[in-house]
Amino acid sequence: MEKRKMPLAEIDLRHEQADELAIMVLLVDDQVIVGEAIRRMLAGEPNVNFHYCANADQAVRAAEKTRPTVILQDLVMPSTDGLTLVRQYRAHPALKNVPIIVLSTKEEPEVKRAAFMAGANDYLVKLPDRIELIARVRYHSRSYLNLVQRDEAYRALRQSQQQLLETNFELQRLTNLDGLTGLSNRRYFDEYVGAEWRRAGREQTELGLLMIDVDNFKSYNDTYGHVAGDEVLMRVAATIDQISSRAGDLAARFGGEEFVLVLPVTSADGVRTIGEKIRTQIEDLAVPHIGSPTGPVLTVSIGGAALLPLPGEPATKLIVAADRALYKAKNRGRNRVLVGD
Ligand code: GH3
Ligand code: MG
Ligand code: MG
Repeated sequence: MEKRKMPLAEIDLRHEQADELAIMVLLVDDQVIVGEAIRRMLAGEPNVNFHYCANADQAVRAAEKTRPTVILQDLVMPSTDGLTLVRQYRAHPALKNVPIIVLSTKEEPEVKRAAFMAGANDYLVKLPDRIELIARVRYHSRSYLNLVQRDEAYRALRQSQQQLLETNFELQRLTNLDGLTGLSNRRYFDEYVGAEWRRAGREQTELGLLMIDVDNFKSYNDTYGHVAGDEVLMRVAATIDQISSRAGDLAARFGGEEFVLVLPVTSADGVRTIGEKIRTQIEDLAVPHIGSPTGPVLTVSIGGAALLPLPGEPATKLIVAADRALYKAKNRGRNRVLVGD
């Protein structure tokens, strides 16, 4: 089987990166003389810090505080068995991956086996040779720091993935909205009315639709300006939105100064009632429109329809019916609601 080789440059780089981070050695040993000997061995080593803890009862707390990259752990201590401490480090959420080198006076296979079983990563007989100790301390610290870096990179990746997901969700929401009024846009209305039409067909319920068009809006723009015209569109949209109160209702900007309101499970009577409510509320806004034949305030004309879809019929049938009713409402003098079929 072919082995994949890592380029040398890459290996060097990884080691360099890990070495740049400071090594922290925590020695837990009740013999002060051992503590001094190890301190001397590590003294002057670049990037190597050292903390000595003589009391077994304070070992875990010392590890929490100093955040070692490697722990040198004595086996035989007065108050606690060294292996018990090894198990405690392993069970600790912040310390569970910290490499542990067990220090023992005994060169016995059974003792070594017990140490590894408890969770130790390495074993040294006291007092170790300086060069060997430093080599092992560096090796274990490096692998630990690499692990930490990998975990952090993974966490950062997960975080940016989450952000991307949220951004996509927001983008999706915005692509469905009309920029001026904040209502759903034409694209989303087409999707929605199609889906509701199919559902009404399946469940054999009536689907209602209102088409609302501002009267003499061209002359409003001409009289008051486009900015004022935009403000009127926002107010009309807000009024329609506020009246479409049921969960399945959908208000959308159909285009220009025309709005639609989808009303699932609503009869022609219901459609007429809601249409009339919208018409009066917009009249009650009392937006001055002096040049309008239906003035002196701004008004809307509304066409409505409520249909029970038959198999094979497209949703456009409902839109055409509401549009035709709107055309009639305009022809009959505007500022009125007409519901056809
Ligand atoms: P009718 O009573 O027959 O509906 O007459 P109308 O003038 O309202 O209808 P028409 O279709 O002739 O004109 C619609 C006007 O709506 C023309 C256009 O300038 C204006 N309009 C469309 N979209 C916008 C918009 O986003 N902002 C503004 N301010 N005006 C818009
Ligand atoms: Mg109009
Ligand atoms: Mg129009």
